[in-house]
Amino acid sequence: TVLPRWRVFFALWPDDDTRARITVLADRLYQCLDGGGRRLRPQRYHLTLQFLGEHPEPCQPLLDAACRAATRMRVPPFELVLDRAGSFRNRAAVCWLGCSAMPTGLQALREALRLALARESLRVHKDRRFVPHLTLVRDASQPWPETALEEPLCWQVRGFSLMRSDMERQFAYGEVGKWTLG
Ligand code: 2AM
Repeated sequence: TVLPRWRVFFALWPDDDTRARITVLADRLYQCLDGGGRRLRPQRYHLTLQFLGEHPEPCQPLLDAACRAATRMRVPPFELVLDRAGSFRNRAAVCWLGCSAMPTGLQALREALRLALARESLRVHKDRRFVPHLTLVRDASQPWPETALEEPLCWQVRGFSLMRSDMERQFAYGEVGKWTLG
C-alpha cells in the first residue's frame, strides 16, 4: 500500500503587501498574547478554502480534476476583513487570525468551489466546521484568548490557489495552480 503523503487544499495566499501587514500584526499579537509555540514563517501564511484530504503522491487525476473545477468557476474579487485573533476550543494549540463575521465573498467562493468540485466527482472534507482562519502559531502551550482587533486588517482577495503540502518533507508547500477571480 502507498501511504498518504500529500495534503491537497485550496487556499487564499496573501499578496506581498497584505503579507507584510499580517506580519506586523502577528508580531504584535505574539507580544501581547504570548502562549509559546511555533510561529509560522510569513511565506506560509494562508487561509484554507477547501480541504481535499491526504493522498498518496502524485495523485495526478485528483489534481487535474481540481484544476478543471477551479478553471471553470467565475467568482468576483472580494474583501476579507481579519478582525479577531484566537484559538479553537478543540485545537487549542493552534493560534490564528480570523473574521468575526463570515465574509459573503468568501462564502460565495467556497460554495462555487464545492459545486465545481462536485461536478468533477470530488468531495471536500467536512470533518471540521469551516471557520475562516489564518494560522499564526502551532503547538502553543497556551491558547490565545478570543481577541477583537482594534485595527482590523483588510485583504483584497483577487485570486486563489490549489496547494499540496508534503507531509514527509516538513509540510513543504507546492503550488499546483493559481487562478484570478473575476
Ligand atoms: P490549520 O492551519 O487550521 O491546521 C494545510 O495543512 C492546511 O489545511 C492548513 O491550513 C490546515 O488548517 C488545513 N487542514 C488540515 N487538515 C484539515 C482538515 N481536516 N479540514 C480542513 N482543513 C484542514
